[in-house]
Amino acid sequence: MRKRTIALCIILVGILLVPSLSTASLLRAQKNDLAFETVREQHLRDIQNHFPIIVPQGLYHTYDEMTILLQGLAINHSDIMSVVSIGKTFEGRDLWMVKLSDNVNQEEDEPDILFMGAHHGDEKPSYEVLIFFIQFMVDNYYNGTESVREAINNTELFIMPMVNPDGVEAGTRKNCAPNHGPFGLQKKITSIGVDLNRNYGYRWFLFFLCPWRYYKATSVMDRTNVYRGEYPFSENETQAIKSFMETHPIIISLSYHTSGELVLYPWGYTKNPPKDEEVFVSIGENISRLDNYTLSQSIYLYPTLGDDCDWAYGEYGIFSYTIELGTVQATSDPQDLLEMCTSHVNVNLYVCQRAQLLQKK
Ligand code: 0X9
Ligand code: CA
Ligand code: ZN
Repeated sequence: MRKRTIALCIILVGILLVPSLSTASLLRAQKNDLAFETVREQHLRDIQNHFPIIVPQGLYHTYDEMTILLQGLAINHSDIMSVVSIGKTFEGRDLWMVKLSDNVNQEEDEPDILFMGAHHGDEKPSYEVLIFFIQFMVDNYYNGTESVREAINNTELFIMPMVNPDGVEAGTRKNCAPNHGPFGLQKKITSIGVDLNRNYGYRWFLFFLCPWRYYKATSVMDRTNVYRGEYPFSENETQAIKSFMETHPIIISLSYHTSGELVLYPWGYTKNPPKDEEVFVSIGENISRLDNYTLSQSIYLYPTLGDDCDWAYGEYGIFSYTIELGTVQATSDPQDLLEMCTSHVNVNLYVCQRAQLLQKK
């Protein structure tokens, strides 16, 4: 009987103690709360420690997997790689811009090159080739691979694997911002998404001058897959790229898409050849030798109004190319994807060499 009373007492005290203990430890933790900087450092260390086990679950990285991978790589290779957010999408995702260069935190007098992927969220290989490229570059810098060292030491590579992360996560071509009718005049939401590759500002208004010529190149109807948005650069993503371009003297840009095995150069809005056609063709022919794709002025695929290449060339004189990877929108064959990734490492490295010659001119 006494034993039972003692046991009951112990259990009772135990029950009373448990919450008070946990409250006490909570209080202690709060008192010793870490300074923000320390939390940040700890968070970064966590990423670093977990980094080796972060590999994509599927064939393609998700946005979150890519984010963690890029941050981990930038921490592990902070002398040659940085990653910053140049804006946020409608759904709040950061738009990551990677920089690869020696003295990465300084802006040196070296040619700037821009690589972009996934303007269209349903063209997954277009960001995967760039994630692969980043990884390849940092993995091969220290072991002395000459072309890699040469590119990182003598150029500034800017790489934005996912221009449209909301679209990537939703599996859609367009972004995920709400539309309010063709010119944004309606109160209610009428549809979702703008085709970012129709939202750049070069000759954007031509549509209103000759709609019969451009009715296939773009669309004012917000429900269509090539909806251009309410006005030029109306979207967070294109706005972020515009601000970036205004502050970085890019010489060559490559914008990856799928599909068609094509290397395309401006113009997309007219059959007139670009003023620098000779240079476009000479660089383009070398790219197509490396990936075995067909080189063409982009309008011969079909006309577009408001794509990034016309704007980059028209506004800044950048040697801008669209590369249409593969034969299908998103291959499910790992071998096929790997082949795209490796051949375009070579394309990207070639472009770095060529940019140095352009700057010396
Ligand atoms: O339509 C586009 O934005 C690009 N093709 S895709 O199938 N990936 O959607 C092509 C843009 C290049 N410009 C022209 N073809 N004019
Ligand atoms: Ca540098
Ligand atoms: Zn595309």
